[in-house]
Amino acid sequence: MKDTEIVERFLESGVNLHPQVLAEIKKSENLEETISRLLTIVRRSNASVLTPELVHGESSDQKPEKVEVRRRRKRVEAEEHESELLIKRKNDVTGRSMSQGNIESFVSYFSSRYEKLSAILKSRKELREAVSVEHVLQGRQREVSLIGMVSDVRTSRRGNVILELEDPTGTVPVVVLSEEREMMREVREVTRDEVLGVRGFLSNGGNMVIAKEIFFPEVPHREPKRSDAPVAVALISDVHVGSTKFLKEVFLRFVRWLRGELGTSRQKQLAGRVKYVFVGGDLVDGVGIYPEQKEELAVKDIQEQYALFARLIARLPEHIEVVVLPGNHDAARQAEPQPAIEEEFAPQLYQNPRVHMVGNPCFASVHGVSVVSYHGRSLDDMIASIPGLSYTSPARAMQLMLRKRHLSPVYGGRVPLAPELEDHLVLEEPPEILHMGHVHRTEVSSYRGTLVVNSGTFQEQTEFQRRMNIQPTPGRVPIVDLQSMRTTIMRFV
Ligand code: D5M
Ligand code: FE
Ligand code: ZN
Repeated sequence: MKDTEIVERFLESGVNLHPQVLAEIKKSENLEETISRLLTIVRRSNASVLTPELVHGESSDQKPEKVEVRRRRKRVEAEEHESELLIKRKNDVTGRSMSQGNIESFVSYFSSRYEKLSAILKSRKELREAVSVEHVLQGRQREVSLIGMVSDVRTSRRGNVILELEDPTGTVPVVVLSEEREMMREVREVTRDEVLGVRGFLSNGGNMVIAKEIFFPEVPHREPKRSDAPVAVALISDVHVGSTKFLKEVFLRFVRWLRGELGTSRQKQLAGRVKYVFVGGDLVDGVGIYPEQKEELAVKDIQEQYALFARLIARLPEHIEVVVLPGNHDAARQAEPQPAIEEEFAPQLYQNPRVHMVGNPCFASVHGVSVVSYHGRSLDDMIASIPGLSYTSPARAMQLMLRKRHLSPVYGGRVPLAPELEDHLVLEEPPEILHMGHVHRTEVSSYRGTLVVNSGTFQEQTEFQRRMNIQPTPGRVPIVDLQSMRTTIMRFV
């Protein structure tokens, strides 16, 4: 970099460089890093010249106590950086649900699902030659590849698995033979209504396909994008305000930590980076969500529950932006995709300019890092229908959603899906961060470059969960540093 370029970088921020500082910058090993560090110093001070005193005074931690006292509270890193939060409204049905619930809507919904997922599959080289079901059944080719939606999965008496694959031109049975060990393992994770690719050959009769290979839409291996700014996001969900089991003190410790009032100096430094909080649904316990819920409600009015939640959120530091989506306990349409929580139930949240009320799921990006936040109700259906999945490890099920490129693959399970004209639950772009809640267990893992996070809860084990043997992990909050993409689980219990 030329001298003039370096000088100009500082002039852009309204500061002249002292020649000695310029000389020091040129000697540094990592120019960009040094410049951005010094620019931070510049922004914190009112100086018009960046002098060596300013540089060295600021970078040393041993400042005289007196000076420290006279200064304003040192601004935390999250305050130094402008908000870069983008919510992709294209996929949000809030205020513009297109579902009419008639046959045409269902046809449109499923063909959208098929189109989106088959386009992903078709981009794989193994499936480039894929032909239609109609073409397969014409029997002109013995070796075939095809893409279809699974309309049925069953196991034959001999232990073979038969998938009925459907595309706009017809339906064909695809047989996975029981001796194909590898494929049998994969096919066990196949559910109805997902879209798959198959390579195989036509049977002698010409009316079924014997599979040689099956393909999930899958996400490619990627290097995750990172933020240039040293900011972090806190992922929470399932606060359940209003429940007798809501752990208010634990939540308040989370708030006090974010306010810089709690923790070791390293923990405080991390708190100072948190610029965003994503709330993945179940803000409140709601009213009449399950039979006998009254017994477990400390606050029996839903508006009051939201007012309490809003008061907790109002205590977050002012530089934090909060993204709020609904869960199955919230006051929003239950069918997914859910529109945002209704304003009449939570007016205080709508009045808070730092709170963004969005639908479920929410497709967002923060400092260029993409985040998909989804309450995770479909985890119930996945765990119920796929062997090997359990409530203990939701991340495993979340990884499968990435493989299937769909947030709620099973239609007609416990999750009501609204037949929107378009399927908004398809993961069209693999996100950098996949955030869910619902199962009340904090877990973090990574899958092919996507950070997979379940954000746990602030509710103690309920009677229902005790009977179901679901062990929640309250008060453990994953914090993702968007610059390093490292996650820290903070414990507030
Ligand atoms: O869900 C809290 C937990 O309870 C989560 O692990 C799912 C589980 N859950 C909720 N409803 C059911 C049903 N009907 N069957 C099995 N498991 C369930 P929350 O949404 O907070 O109530
Ligand atoms: Fe919940
Ligand atoms: Zn839930």
